[in-house]
Amino acid sequence: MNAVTPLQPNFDTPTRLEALNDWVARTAALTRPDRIHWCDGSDAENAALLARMQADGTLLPLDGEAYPNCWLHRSDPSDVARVEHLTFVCTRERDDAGPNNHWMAPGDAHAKMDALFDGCMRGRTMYVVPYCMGPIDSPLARCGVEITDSPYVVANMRIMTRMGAAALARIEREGTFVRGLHSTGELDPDRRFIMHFPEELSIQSYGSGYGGNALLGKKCHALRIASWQARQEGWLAEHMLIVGIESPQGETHYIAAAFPSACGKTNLAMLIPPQGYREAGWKVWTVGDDICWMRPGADGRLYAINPEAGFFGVAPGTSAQSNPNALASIRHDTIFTNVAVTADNRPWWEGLGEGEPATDWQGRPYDPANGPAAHPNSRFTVSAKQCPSYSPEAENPAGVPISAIVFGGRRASLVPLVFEARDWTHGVLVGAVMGSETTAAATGAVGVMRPDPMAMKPFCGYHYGDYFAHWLSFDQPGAKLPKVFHVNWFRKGDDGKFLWPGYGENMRVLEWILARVQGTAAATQTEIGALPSAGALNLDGLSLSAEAKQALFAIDRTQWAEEFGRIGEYLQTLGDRLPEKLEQTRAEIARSLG
Ligand code: SAT
Ligand code: MN
Repeated sequence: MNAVTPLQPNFDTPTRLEALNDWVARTAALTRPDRIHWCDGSDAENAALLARMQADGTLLPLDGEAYPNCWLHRSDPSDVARVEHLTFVCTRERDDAGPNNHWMAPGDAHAKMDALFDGCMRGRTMYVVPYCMGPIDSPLARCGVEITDSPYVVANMRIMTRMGAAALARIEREGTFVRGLHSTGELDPDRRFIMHFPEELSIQSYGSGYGGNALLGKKCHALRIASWQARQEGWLAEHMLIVGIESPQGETHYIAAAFPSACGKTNLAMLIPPQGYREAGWKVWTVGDDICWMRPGADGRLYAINPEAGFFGVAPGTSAQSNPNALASIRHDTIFTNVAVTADNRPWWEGLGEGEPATDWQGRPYDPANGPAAHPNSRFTVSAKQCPSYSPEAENPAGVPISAIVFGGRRASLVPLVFEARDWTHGVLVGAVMGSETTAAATGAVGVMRPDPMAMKPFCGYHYGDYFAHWLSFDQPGAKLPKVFHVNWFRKGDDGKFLWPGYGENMRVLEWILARVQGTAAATQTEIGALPSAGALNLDGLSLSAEAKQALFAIDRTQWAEEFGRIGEYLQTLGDRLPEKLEQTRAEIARSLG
């Protein structure tokens, strides 16, 4: 966007912030929308948008009695997940983006995007969406403005962020904001790019209307750009849920946990403890299900906020068994994307456990020969306030203190149920060498093992070596850092079945983790970390086979020695930006495994 052209005739701005007006005017001059609408986030505005989308078929109303004010959106069948191969980090120096990102020179990326955006909003309305990531009055929160031609994006951003007038007021006070420009373009996969310019604090996304590609406050801002800002400003922007565990004594500890997309973050964040725990007085509080921003507080502890205001959760597998809190949340005022519907027009997906699909996610009469009825990456978008377990502390501008950080992947073999890192450096290594099988959250093959350090492979906005160094830098005198753990809910037996029941039963693992934090649970040291001693993790009422117990609570040293060899090879791919301390720690463990 080079030439500054005069304002459009219909350019009616609610702000005097020159930087914002200037950017909106330049963008309008480039994209040529018919109208410009500044979003204030009001109920009236939302109602008008929803009505317009109903009229043009973008949103289909669901059964108004069972699901009041709920909508179905069907995205283009070629546009159903994040596109990592089309996602770029455009830093001046290629090495700053690192081998973990696709890179393009900023000049080339701008030229490419300017050509795509040129005139792309003709006949459309351009929405200007001011938003705040985090509680509006939190010093940990950060603001952005998304310009988009998708009313679906606007409606989702209103749920997922603090969007509208209050955000604009904060932006005016601060004068700085992340600039996100988005157009659905033609939804042509060959004309689709998600570009990040961390040095300019800007994002440009073209050709997709889906989730993390289009709701720019989410992965693009709150992870890729924010991770870059966080490194400069001394904080952490992480792909983590935040959950509060209240003990029968009334003490609440907060855990931040990193899992790759579609590995159960939402379920863990909304966990309902097993009956025995509930009767004893345990409670679980949801702070966030996807993203966590943390910063050291004056007392040396890490304080975290959830920058989001809603959940963009995976629908398939969500049931009264797996996640009753999610089911309760999505009974009204929810946008469903790419789910199936029943004959009586209710949303349906595989694993829901009730009803039958009549129409699949593409709007065809359901036929099992066409594959699943709901897309495996189908989603619900819902305000966090609708979740029965939503923590009042989630709105605390100071954030919540984090007692434990948990890393976890989807690992069918090798990795035990839970282990504890020796110290912060070892914890960073544990996060750095995480691997996980790929899921439907991104296009491409599913079930392929890949390294996914700290569940940030698709989201870290800079070189992984620098990122690990940044993590290590929090180990300062006076710091009271959380203990670090690794969990694996996905271990399978020889018969291919999961060995651990998961879901609510994961409470047992969280209890052990918190007891370790308080120094009251026994652990057995191994080369890879401390595992629960026999009897230290409550298994009462579970019937685990001897094979399951062996796999879940012991390590195979020979296989781990091989794993640490592979880990070494992976870390070498990060080149000379890899902190020496990490490789030293890896090498020590590898030697001890023999
Ligand atoms: O599409 S999103 O990035 O918003 C969801 C996810 O992959 O976690
Ligand atoms: Mn995610």
